[in-house]
Amino acid sequence: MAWSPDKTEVKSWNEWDTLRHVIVGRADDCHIPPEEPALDAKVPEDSDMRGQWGRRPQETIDRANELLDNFADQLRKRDIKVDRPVSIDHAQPVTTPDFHTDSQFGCMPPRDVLLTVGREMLEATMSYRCRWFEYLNYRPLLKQYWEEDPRFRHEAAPKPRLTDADYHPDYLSEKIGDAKRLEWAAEKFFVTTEEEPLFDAADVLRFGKDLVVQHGFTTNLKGIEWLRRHFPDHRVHTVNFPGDPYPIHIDATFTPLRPGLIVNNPQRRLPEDQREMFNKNGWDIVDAAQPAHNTPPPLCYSSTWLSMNVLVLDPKTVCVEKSEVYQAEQMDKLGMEVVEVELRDAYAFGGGLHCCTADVYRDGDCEDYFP
Ligand code: ABU
Repeated sequence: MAWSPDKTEVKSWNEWDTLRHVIVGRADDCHIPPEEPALDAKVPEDSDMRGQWGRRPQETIDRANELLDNFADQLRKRDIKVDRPVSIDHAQPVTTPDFHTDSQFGCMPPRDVLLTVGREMLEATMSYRCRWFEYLNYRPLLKQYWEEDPRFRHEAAPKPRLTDADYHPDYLSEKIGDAKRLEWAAEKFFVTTEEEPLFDAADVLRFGKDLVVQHGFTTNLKGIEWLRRHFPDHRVHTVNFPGDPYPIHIDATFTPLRPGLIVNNPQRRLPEDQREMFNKNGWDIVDAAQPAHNTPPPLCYSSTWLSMNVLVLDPKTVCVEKSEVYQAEQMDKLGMEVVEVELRDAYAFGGGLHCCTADVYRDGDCEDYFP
């Protein structure tokens, strides 16, 4: 039966089929959290964010919300249904029997927390203490989907304890330097240990029957094994990108646009020995265009490679951030219609166009693209 805006249905098997229903995050009450092991390992060593924490300046929250609201309106004008989360109070500290943090993070970006696989939405474990309760921002929506769609499966991965045993102390010194970080990334020695399963949803890409998962700072091997056991009808593939000194989240590194075509960050190329499934099935992996900016915006955790953090609306249409002119030009050459979306001033809140969304419904079924 065709999708109808009047009826809630959760279903999405990949990153490119026609998008009908999506969640767009909110910048309300976003905080720069206090220092903690996994977060510190990600904040670039020369970043303006080191050593400061607290609620983000109100004018930056207002500006990010303006851009997120405009993006939601742009999607609605294309007949895509858009839902928005309900922000919790992120100033509240979190204390569990195992850790304490003085504030939380925000209700951005949803892609980090929610993984939609078919008719299921799975809340990720997360690996930052400040993001332990982030799923609560999305619970009103997930409750509504569960009540309205009898086939919807609302799942939550086991909450991790996040004791100090979850983090390698070697990553906690002030200055490590990129050369050492790259050496460690090549050895697959990341800030998170194998104490317990950890994953962020944004480390997972969906290719129908295949899930491709990045092993890095936010997702460990036990997290990937947990996903493998949780999705027994899928093939779960572990990938890593040794060129990335701060490896979190796959969606500024490896971006599928349609069956047979992936854009890959040229500084974080997929190693040859991990390309077999793509090569054997005739997929092209092309280098992404250079970002238009030399530096991220102020108070931003992410790299300039948010340029390739695009949202695919269907196999011929892609949303690209408005200032990312080189990425837009490349998309055009690759045969995609480009929808320009202004979002750069919201990057600091956790990411780009893919990050700030989470799929609710895309057309299509679970296909095997790598038989
Ligand atoms: N959340 C995506 C960030 C990845 C990057 O900083 O390149």
